[in-house]
Amino acid sequence: MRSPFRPKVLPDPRILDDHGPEIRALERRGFLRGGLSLGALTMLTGCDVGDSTAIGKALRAVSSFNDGVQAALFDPDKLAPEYPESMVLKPPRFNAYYPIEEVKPVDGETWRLEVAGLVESKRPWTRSDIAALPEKEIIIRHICVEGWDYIGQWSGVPLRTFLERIGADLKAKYVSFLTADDYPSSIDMATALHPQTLLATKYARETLPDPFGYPLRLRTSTKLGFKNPKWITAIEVGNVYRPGYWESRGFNWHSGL
Ligand SMILES: Nc1nc2c(c(=O)[nH]1)N[C@H]1C(S)=C(S)[C@@H](COP(=O)(O)O)O[C@H]1N2
Ligand SMILES: [Mo]
Repeated sequence: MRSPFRPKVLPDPRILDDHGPEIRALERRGFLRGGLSLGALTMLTGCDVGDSTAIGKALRAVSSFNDGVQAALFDPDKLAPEYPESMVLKPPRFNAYYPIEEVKPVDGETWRLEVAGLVESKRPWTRSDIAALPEKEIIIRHICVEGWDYIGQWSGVPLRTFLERIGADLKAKYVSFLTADDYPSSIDMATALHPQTLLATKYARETLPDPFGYPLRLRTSTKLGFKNPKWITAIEVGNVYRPGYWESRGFNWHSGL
């Protein structure tokens, strides 16, 4: 089968111009262009980055956290804080690059998850194939760069388990995603293999509602909200950097710890 991913992604400079007004509007709403605030970092890591620890000093030393610095700070074994079930927001708070009324539900019966790139098996996956995989639950904080957050309860197969099942090259640099709403996204392999990174199929123990990514979405504990693509249709393992929807519009790719 031909890969649904484009052979090469060239960021189109016109995209930035076309979206100038949109980006300015987001900035007015408090969207933090290009990175993560210290407050958001504190919430993701559970450690007070305003203190005088080494990490606090390192973070304050860099006014804008570039990808290299963020990748170097990432600790593959450090778990993000988890929360009690009583704190879970129901329903979760919606966000996308368009309003909730414009969500086009995905038909779970005909839906297939395509697999591409450096993997042994490119067989597409159905919903029941995915449901047969081991499931894990995490209760974590979701932080959107717009400046809001909530505690969410997500279950699904750990992305690591899925990558192992498809015989992925775990030494590859990136795991990239395509979605039903044309919202490409990609993460580094260390984050993909992190124990709290899931291909989520449930929220609060129920099948994901349509607006939140049914039938399959990514849930990372260490990345900002926009790095968690919903309505995933294809996963690629590879060494070709594919910027995501917001990264093509100037946002920092790493955007997490
Ligand atoms: N496919 C897709 N995934 C997406 C988005 C989107 O527009 N399309 N928005 C992102 C942003 S900015 C956020 S904050 C979260 C919101 O997820 P939620 O609606 O489950 O809270 O989804 C992310 N994943
Ligand atoms: Mo977001």
